[in-house]
Parts: sequence; C-alpha cells; structure tokens
Amino acid sequence: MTSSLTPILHEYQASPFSELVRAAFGLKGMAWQSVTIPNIMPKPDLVELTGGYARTPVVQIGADIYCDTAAILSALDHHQPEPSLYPPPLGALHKVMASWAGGPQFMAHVGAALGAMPAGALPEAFIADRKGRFGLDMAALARATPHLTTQALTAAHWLDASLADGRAFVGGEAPGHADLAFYSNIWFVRGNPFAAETTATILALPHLAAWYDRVAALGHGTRSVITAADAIAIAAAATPAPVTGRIDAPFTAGQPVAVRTDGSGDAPSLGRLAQCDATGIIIHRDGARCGTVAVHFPRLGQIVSPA
Ligand SMILES: N[C@@H](CCC(=O)N[C@@H](CS)C(=O)NCC(=O)O)C(=O)O
Repeated sequence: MTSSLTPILHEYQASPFSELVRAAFGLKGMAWQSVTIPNIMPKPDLVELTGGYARTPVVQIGADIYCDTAAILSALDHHQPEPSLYPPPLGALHKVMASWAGGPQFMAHVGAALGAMPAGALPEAFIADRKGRFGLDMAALARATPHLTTQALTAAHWLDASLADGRAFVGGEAPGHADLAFYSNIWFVRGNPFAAETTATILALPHLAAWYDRVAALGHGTRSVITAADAIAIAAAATPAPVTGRIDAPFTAGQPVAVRTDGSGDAPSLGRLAQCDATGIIIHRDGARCGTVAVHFPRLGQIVSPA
C-alpha cells in the first residue's frame, strides 16, 4: 500500500549510498517508491526538488526533500520509529560510525572498486562528470588504489574483530545505521568484478562475512516504481511538514541562504532558512513545477551562507 506520504527514493541501482537507504527500508520493513535518476549531470527533475543539491540519493516524503543519507536516515526513523535505525546501546553513535564509513572510508572503497578498473571500462562522460564536480582524477585514483585498498581492508579487519565476540551487528543484537554504512561500502566493492580479489580478501574474514549476509538478509522492503514527473506532482500536491527545530545565531528565520556541500562543485541550494541547529538544516523554496518544498540537510558537512 502506498500513500502520498510513502517515501520516494531518488536513486540509481549502482549507487552505494542508495543501497544504504534501500537496506534501511529493509531494516524497517517499509514500503517505498523508486525514481531512477541519472548518474551524471544534468539532473533537472531532481534539482527541481532540491534547488541545487544533485548527489545521490535524495528521499522525498510529500513536499519534504531530504538530501544526504545522514538526513535521510533520521527522517525515516522519525517517519516510522520502529525498529530504530539508532538502537541502544550505541544510539546516536551509529551516526559517528556512519559518518566515518561514508567519508574517508567511502573514498577508500571507491579506490578499491573503481581504481581497479581498466582504462576504458567507465564511460568518458562519467569520468568527466566526477572530475568536474569532485576533482576525481581516474589516473591518480588508479595509482592510489593499492594504498586505498589497505585502508578499506583495515576497516574490514576492525569490523571482523568487533564481531568476533559473537554479536550479530555492530552495536549488539539489533542492526542500525552503522551496519548499513559499512555494508554499503563493501557492497560497492563486491559489485565490481574487477575488484574480485579485494572482495574475496574482505569476505574471507569469517565474522564479517556472516554479518554481511545478515545485513543483506534485511532486504529492501517493498519497492514500487514511479516517474520523476509523478514525484514532482506529489510534492506539488503536498505541504511541507511543520518545522520543530531552532535557528542558531548568526542566522535568522526566513533569511535567504545558500546551502552548499563541503567538497563538492555542485550548485548550492537556495532558500529561506527554516531551521539551522545541530539536528539539521531546513530551507523552504519554491520550484516552478513542485511548488513550495522544504529541503532538509544534515548539519555536518554543509556550509550555510547568506544569499
Ligand atoms: N554524503 C552523501 C554522499 C552521497 C554520494 O557521494 N553519492 C554519490 C553516489 S553513491 C554521488 O552523489 N555521486 C554523484 C552523483 O550521483 O551524481 C550521502 O551520505 O548521501
């Protein structure tokens, strides 16, 4: 059963951060709708909703648009609290681990996965997009691959050692955000046939391998497919949820701001500030096709400036 408040994941299949969110739907046993977005710029239908943010994935619930898995997982937990993505005893410490897995460790896994690919295996347009937006140089990545692989393997060993006491998941008996973040990095390497040797080395760690299967067994919840036009129409028909957070100094309510992802060359999202505190950033903006939407970002990793 879907409704106008069924979460919509704007994603593409090969995206590891999309896999993280798909697994979050699995953990929660949720129904969701999928919109396939391009894996390179331009992304006019996605940007219609976000106002600039163009990374993958984005989740939409009605007229609320959540950018970055950190904001997405918090939103899903709010939308359907049980089972929690932040179970005790780790609670919010899941976010700390997920931020490491999705930051330096993500680059290590990108190196292990993509750097192992022979020249010509990736489309030129993809290489040019990643270079222009994130400064990713494939030749430099290939040179760094042996080093980056050691960094990914170090995390794998730490994970295996943590699980050696018989716990089922990173924080104990219940899976959480940290599990999904570690899992999606390994999923990305595993999905690349050119990285088969690294995958085999990782999955030879017995506690990690059994844990990987347990996370995979969470599944992806119940997926249905809609178009980008459907998603925009759903936003246009909805009203953003009430805002509950604060606006911390030096910012003021309604102030026009730009929100830009640190380390990305993508355009900022512009809007009227509705929340800016440690729990996250919200701007309200008006799209020509989607109407008034609330665009949510995590506080970590986003630069807010007056616009
Ligand atoms: N911190 C972001 C990172 C997202 C990210 O880097 N996603 C990759 C794909 S998995 C991306 O946006 N690549 C460029 C693109 O898809 O256009 C998050 O947690 O969502």
